[in-house]
Amino acid sequence: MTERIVVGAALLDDGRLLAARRSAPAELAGRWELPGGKVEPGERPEDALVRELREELGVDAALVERIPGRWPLREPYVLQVWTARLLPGSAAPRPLEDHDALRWLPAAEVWDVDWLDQDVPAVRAAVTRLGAERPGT
Ligand code: 523
Repeated sequence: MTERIVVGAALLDDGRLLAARRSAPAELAGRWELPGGKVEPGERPEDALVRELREELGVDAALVERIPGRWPLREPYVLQVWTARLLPGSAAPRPLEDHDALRWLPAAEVWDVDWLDQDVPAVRAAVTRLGAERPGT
């Protein structure tokens, strides 16, 4: 089957990482993830991720860098992750779709939430970038 890419964002702000708690489907509900979703046919993954962040969280975001790696989900999906930041003037994230809670986690609290297993390697990589997302620091 043709591989389909799912994109996720490690949204970083002020030394914190955004975690989103899934409200569906039942087998994933209650677990925490890097927000994102499926890339549509013909869509660039980067564009898909900015679109998903707007739809799911109501934010205007810019991608910063790709976190190296590709993590298999259930067939035919494969997860790819970028770090991202909020653009100046963006609204604060709100759980508009797919999520029922959001948390901004400083490094010391990143492992306080029950991340989806497949997100853990990307979260680990994102933690090493916390604090490096601010221009001029
Ligand atoms: N994951 C996942 N981790 C992660 C994301 C964004 C998604 O494991 N950080 C999985 C969960 C789903 C699949 O990837 O099994 C698709 O993600 P989903 O449901 O967020 O994609 P959408 O929002 O594009 O889904 P539709 O409801 O189909 O539009």
